[in-house]
Amino acid sequence: MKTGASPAKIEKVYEVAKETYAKFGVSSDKAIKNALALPVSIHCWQGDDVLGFENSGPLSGGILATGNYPGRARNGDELRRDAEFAFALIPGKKRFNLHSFYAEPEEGKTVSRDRLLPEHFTKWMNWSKKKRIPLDFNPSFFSHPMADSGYTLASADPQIRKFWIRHAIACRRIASAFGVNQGSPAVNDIWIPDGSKDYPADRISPRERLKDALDQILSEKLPAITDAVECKLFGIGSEAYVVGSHEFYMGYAAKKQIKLCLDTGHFHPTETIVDKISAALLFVPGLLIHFSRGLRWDSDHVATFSDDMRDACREIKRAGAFDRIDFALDYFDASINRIAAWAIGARSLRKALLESFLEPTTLIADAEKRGKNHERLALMEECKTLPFAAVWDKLCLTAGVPTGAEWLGNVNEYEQKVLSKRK
Ligand code: RNT
Ligand code: ZN
Repeated sequence: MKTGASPAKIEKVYEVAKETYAKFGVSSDKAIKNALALPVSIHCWQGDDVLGFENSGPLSGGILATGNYPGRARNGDELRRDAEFAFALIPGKKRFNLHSFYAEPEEGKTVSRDRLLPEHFTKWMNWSKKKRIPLDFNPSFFSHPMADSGYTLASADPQIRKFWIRHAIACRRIASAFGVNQGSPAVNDIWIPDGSKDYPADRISPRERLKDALDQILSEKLPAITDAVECKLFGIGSEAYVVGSHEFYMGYAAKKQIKLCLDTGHFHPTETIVDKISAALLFVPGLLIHFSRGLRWDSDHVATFSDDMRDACREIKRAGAFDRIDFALDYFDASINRIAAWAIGARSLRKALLESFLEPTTLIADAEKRGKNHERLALMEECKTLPFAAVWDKLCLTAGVPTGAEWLGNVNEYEQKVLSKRK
């Protein structure tokens, strides 16, 4: 598909756009530079439908990947190869986000999740160093026999609870090893599926147990790690009650001074994270944002350049909080080409970041200060039709990635040459 313009045309159109933005007091050159410099953590699990390498059975824990598009990555080498291919389509700084069940112990061996060590991720760490793509990490509290009851860290069964505490402690050590290896702290995000399909009689005991488990897990001081905790309103099979709710983790993260993870798909369908950002930032050291897309009962559709995503990025810009946010993607769609799914979400997020840098925030805020709220609203409306696409093309050109929808051609070629051979 020939949809991208020639570099010369892109430059020409960009010059005009640049002038337009300058009239609003915005440097589009700077916006491009700023947007490219922010790291976006790409989730490994879109590449294989959140299956991992343990052969531990189907995905569980209230999350679901539906579809069977051919070409799923079946091992570390395939997943790394696919990820590298996707990276070449995505402009800007990237990180790669692993789950614990992407460990690669010796051939044919499996290591129990509570015994995982940094050495089981040697291949990932070497790759990360070679590609200069820092890693982030997640303990995996789902798709496991010890999670079959629907409860992990909040379980009333001490055996189960202790197993998962050991797992989480092991994972923090692995994340810390990543951080030291790559010279940049690895984010370690704790999300547990614990909850109940129907109304529980006792809501407080599981929360007490979760609080106590987290206290134990986080008590070890480790270098080069950023701890985060992720809340959720409901999942499939945990419609009535989720132990790790927003209020629970908001309180916990504030008390412990760790990062709070807001996943855009984890709230009531009409509720967005936008208005939570400035409030949370006053009480926690920072936020991890999982960009996803809630659609009816699913919280994990491929993230797009939606109002939700754009508003969130704009809000962070307005709050001057870029240095306190970790940007990450979190979704899984097994019904479409998985490389394209990565590219769609990551390119969209980079677009939203660029758009936020292009906003004439000072001008709009000044109208507000002067009490001219009609000007504030009018400027916000005008911003929607500024020549954004020209700057986006220039950003792609600068980053050396395909412009327009050209990248679909790359994806098709890879599908024919590589993915279609995986049977
Ligand atoms: C699930 C959470 C969590 C997971 C990943 C796989 O609702 O969003 O972040 O998607 O850990
Ligand atoms: Zn998430």
